[in-house]
Amino acid sequence: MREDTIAAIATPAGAGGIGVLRVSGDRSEDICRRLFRPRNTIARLETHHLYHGDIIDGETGHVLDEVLVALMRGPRSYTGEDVLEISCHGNPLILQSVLDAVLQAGARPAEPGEFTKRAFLNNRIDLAQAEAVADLVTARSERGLHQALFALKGRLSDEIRAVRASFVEVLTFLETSIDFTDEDIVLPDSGHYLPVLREAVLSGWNILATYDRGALYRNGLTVVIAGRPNVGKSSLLNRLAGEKRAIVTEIPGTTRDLIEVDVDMSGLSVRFIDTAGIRESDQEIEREGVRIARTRAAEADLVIIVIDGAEGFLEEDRRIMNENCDKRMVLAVNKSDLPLKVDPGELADLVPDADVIVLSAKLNRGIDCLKERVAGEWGGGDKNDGDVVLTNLRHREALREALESAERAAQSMETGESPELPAFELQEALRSLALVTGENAGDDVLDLIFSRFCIGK
Ligand SMILES: Nc1nc2c(ncn2[C@@H]2O[C@H](COP(=O)(O)OP(=O)(O)OP(=O)(O)O)[C@@H](O)[C@H]2O)c(=O)[nH]1
Ligand SMILES: [Mg+2]
Repeated sequence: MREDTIAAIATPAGAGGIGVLRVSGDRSEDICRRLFRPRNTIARLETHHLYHGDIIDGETGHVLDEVLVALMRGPRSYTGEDVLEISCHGNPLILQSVLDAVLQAGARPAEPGEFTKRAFLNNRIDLAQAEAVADLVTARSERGLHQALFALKGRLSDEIRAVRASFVEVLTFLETSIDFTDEDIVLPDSGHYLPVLREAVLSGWNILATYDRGALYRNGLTVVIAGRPNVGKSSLLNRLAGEKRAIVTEIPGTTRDLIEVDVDMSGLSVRFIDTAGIRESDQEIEREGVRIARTRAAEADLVIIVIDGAEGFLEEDRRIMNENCDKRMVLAVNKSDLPLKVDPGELADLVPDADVIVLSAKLNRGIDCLKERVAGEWGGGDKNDGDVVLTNLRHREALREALESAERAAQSMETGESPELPAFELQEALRSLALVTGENAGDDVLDLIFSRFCIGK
């Protein structure tokens, strides 16, 4: 147990129905006794019970707020230490004055993520779970939330541990064969261990392969709407957003800044970005808009290139397509309420790399079809809902290094090299794997991870 007691406001800044203050450490109960005046006399503060009463200023005795308090004695608490939670009225001034009183009574302000860090240091949760707490708080989509909850429940750690258990099994065999080479005992056949290792490596690669999907769940999908001026990009954005977000006029070059709209599509968050129409311009502001549009398109997961179907597929449209040839692309043929000058079938043959969708932003036609196409970018969604998905970049790097070492170990076992070599590689692999669950993470790694949290978590 750490000897100092920490305190912070756990709810977001601003006014709300209630605001919660959290205290963790040995002095929690003492602080509660000093500052809390229960409505009804109580013989003893029971753990995990909610009490109604007042919080007073320890020095003046003035009532600061009418509150509910709960004391959770360690180790059955979030941090594993004694934890006090005070639910106040959600006025920032009240919360600050109660926090001041708590600090006065012997706590110190918590650093970002310090509650969760203590939970980790007291072995309440492993590192993957601790990071899931941060993911849970910042998840941008329903599925991101779902995955973070999975990780919080330790499902990812369980799968990693299964891989780890196989590595340990094979390593134990290898080390036994190193230690007993000179002695006359019969060792188990290495033929049994190679498949165990190979299978563990394979399931590791399978976990790793879920990262791209995991990143999409966590960060959402970024879709840039690009094209020549006046083709209807902003009109399309407004349709996708379901409200008027971007200015639409018949004047080419209307949009200059990026306009971003987050849309929740079946539990996944999609950010649509409207951009300036791409053309050569002698206007400084428009040129800058075009430059930003190109940069954002280059970073997008998907680019929707809008063309004006009533004008046809022009040389400039082709140039914009070529600029994005390494991206996933959808060609949206807009203004289909007017006579079309392009044949969508011919266009599809002409640009085999992109899907062609015909729509009219004006009449709200074809928008659902486009949305479905965008949703298809996640590889179809629901079927994998029950699986563990890797969502964290740090986990991915650690797991990849572990698997590469393990693969080298398998290779040298196969070619019948002396057991020292694969044993060394497997030790490396175990070290990398431990980085996911935090079994041997150094202080600097921990500080980096927990600094990502907000205060009060
Ligand atoms: N007939 C018809 N007109 C449309 C359609 N979509 C957009 N327009 C018109 O096309 C003109 C340009 O629309 P915007 O949405 O501003 O086009 P934009 O691509 O954002 O233009 P810039 O911002 O200048 O690059 C406006 O007059 C719209 O009313 C459509 O589906 N059919
Ligand atoms: Mg526009």
